[in-house]
Parts: sequence; structure tokens; C-alpha cells
Amino acid sequence: MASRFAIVRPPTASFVSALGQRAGAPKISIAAAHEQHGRYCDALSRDHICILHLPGDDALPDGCFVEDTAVVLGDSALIARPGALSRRPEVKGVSAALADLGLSLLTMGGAATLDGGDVLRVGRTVFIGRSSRTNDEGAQLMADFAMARGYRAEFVKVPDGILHLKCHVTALDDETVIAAPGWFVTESERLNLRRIEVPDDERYAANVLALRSKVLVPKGFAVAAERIEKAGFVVEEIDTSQFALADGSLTCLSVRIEPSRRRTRTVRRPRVSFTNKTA
Ligand code: CIR
Repeated sequence: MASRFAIVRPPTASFVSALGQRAGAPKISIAAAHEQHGRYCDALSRDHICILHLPGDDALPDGCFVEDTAVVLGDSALIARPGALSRRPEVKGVSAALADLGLSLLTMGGAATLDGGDVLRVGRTVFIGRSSRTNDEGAQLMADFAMARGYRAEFVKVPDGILHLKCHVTALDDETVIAAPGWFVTESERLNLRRIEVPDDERYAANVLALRSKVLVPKGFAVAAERIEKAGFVVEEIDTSQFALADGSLTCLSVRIEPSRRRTRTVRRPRVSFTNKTA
């Protein structure tokens, strides 16, 4: 079986200074964040995904949120230019790992900004959020990148106060999305997508990570989990409470590379450490 890959980077001590923390919220525990990150990687491994571990880097407080640094479609990756200045140095390590995997890379430059959290692929359509992190140029470059690879591209305005598009909508499979109340109603109708809605007080659970055998759902959102199960999916709950304190959720902790659309040529040995517990 061809391998699927996920690039991850563990949090380090500087994660206590990650962006997005709210006054009065509990302080991040690095020990708990490490444990949660480890369990997340284990869940991916149990789904037969090979994990590429980038080394933790204390110069990158938000470095564990690798999703924002690159968008992979097929055998190509668009290397993003994150909207937050402090996050731009994160790109280098992810970009090197993607090159090591044999993907062809396109690097975003100029004044364009894009966070991968603003990019949602559902089947052959790529939705691109225009947010405080992703500007018009970045959204357009993303659309060009997707369309050049045979995808449809659609822009979505992300309301003020919401970090990324995928904070409020993610895909369970190529025909199903899960969304916050009122989100993605017209898009779902237009594309004939099944739409599951999370309750208002469980909006955080609109960010799930669909794997082959199961859907990872953040721990503590019972109604959302039940609705996903009722729709026919196997749910595995993952505690992401420490990442939530810095506005992070399940999808942002990895960059995933799917085999079916990858090149068949031999993959070079990556320079980063590498585990595949199920191999
Ligand atoms: C940030 O504000 O950039 C990080 N603290 C959280 C990024 C979360 N990324 C994501 O959901 N894709």
C-alpha cells in the first residue's frame, strides 16, 4: 500500500507565547501540550499515516501549527506566506520536508499572504477564506494554484473575529461538511453537499480531521460527536485543549500528503526524523 504522510512539529517551551491567547484564559501547560501532541500523532499513525517529525524549534512559538505554512494538492505544494509576521520563519522547515518527499513546490511571495487554515478542499472544489491572515493576492494565488491542477476554486469571506475558514467548517469526506450554525448553507446546497451542523456552544468542533478509518473530533463536544457518528462515521476524540488556548485545533497540527495523487517515483529519505508505528 502506498504511504500517506503527515508533517508535524511538536510544541516547545516558547509555545506559552503563541498568538491568539485570550486575557483571563488558563495558561498553556507545555507538558500537557506535549502529551496531547503525542496522542494526536499516535492517532494518525494508527490510521497508517507515516509521520514526519520536524524538530521542535523554540524560535517558533506557533511552529506546531504547521498547516498554515503549506497547502498540498496532489504532488504539488504551495508554500504559503503566513499572515502573521512572526510565523513566516516556520515555512522553511515544512518546505524542506515537502521537497524531501518529492513534491514540487511553488512559493508564494510579494505582498501575498495566506494561512493554510483558510484553505478547505471538498472533493474537487477548493474554498479559500479571505481573512485577517489571507489577503486578496494570497487568495488569488491559491485559486490559481488549485485551478491549474483541475480544481474549482471559490472565495469565502471569513467574518471578523474568526481566525480561519476552517475554524468553522471542515470536510468529513468529499460529499460531507461539518459547519458552525449558519455556515456553509448556500455552498452546501449549491454543491449538493451533505451538511452537519454543530450546536452554537460547540463551534470549536466544526474543525475535525477526517482520516481513512475515522474522524478525529476534539474531546468534550458530545453533541457534535454524536451527530458525526449518526452520519455514519467512526469518531475518535482527541484532547486539544492546550492548542485551543492559542486558537489552534485539529487540522492545524499537520500537513497531510495523500498517496493516491502522489508521484509514483521513489521517495527520497527525508532529512527529518520519521516514524510509522503501523508499518
Ligand atoms: C495563530 O494565531 O496563528 C496560531 N496561534 C493558531 C493557528 C491555528 N491554525 C490553524 O487553525 N490552521
